[in-house]
Amino acid sequence: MDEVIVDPKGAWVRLVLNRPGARNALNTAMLRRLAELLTGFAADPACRAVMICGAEGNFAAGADITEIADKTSAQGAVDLRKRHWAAIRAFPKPLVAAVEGYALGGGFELALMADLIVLGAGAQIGLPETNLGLIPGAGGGQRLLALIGRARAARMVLLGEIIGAEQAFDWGIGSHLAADAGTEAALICEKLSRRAPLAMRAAKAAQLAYEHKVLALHEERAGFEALLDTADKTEGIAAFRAGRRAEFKGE
Ligand code: CO8
Repeated sequence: MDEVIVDPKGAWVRLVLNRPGARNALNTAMLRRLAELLTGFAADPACRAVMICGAEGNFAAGADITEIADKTSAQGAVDLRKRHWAAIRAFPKPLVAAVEGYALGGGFELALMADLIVLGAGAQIGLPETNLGLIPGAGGGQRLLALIGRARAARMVLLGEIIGAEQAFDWGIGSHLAADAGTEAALICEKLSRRAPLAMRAAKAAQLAYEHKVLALHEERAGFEALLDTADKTEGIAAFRAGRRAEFKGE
């Protein structure tokens, strides 16, 4: 099964995250494939924009918890996933996330790397990593902070609140709110693909430069890596799997 389905639409491409049995959780194979595809489309002049969406009604329910369970801080420090995330965010053309259903943890972090987020009416989004004794590690906490401010970001990161599409749109997380995110995102990609490619690139490059100057992306990643060795992470993941409340000890 292809982890990412490629669906060319003429001047733009739809990429479908395709692990519906795991709510499209982003395992390393999927993240690598996404990075490879975007790197290829970056160099292809025929492609003017890319949409990312998820198969069977969900965007992505996070990084793959099975992979995180046994990962140590030392492994996290040299993890190739960092390169894949960086390649995705560095995609120099307009990237649109069409978010239906769950976009949680690393899944929401992926959506936050898109330039435009289209929220479907039933979208449920959040950064619940702290429920597992972790924090967002791909810059999502920082990007969210920049979008919605400290008070609301604290609700989502420290309390792990998961919010619906309307609230997310009111808070400024989505660029668009639609009955059907895929249909709306397709219209947006059509529009983007007719706009001046060099201007699109220059505008996005300036936004990326702002992010690199202003956001504490390295510090957030370092915090995530440090937590990989903790007993709290082990307990958080065990509790999630057992469907019980975690007993964190700060160890
Ligand atoms: N990873 C792996 N498998 C998952 C994940 C996940 N994130 N989410 C769901 N699944 C699997 C379940 O284990 C289950 O598998 P199985 O059928 O084999 O038991 C299957 O998907 C269906 O899941 P549910 O039965 O739980 O489906 P529901 O519809 O009842 O619930 C939810 C859907 C609400 C999405 C629920 O599955 C859930 O809460 N998932 C976990 C959400 C979460 O905590 N996400 C954060 C993960 S940690 C993370 O993303 C860290 C990011 C760090 C960034 C990277 C740094 C570099």
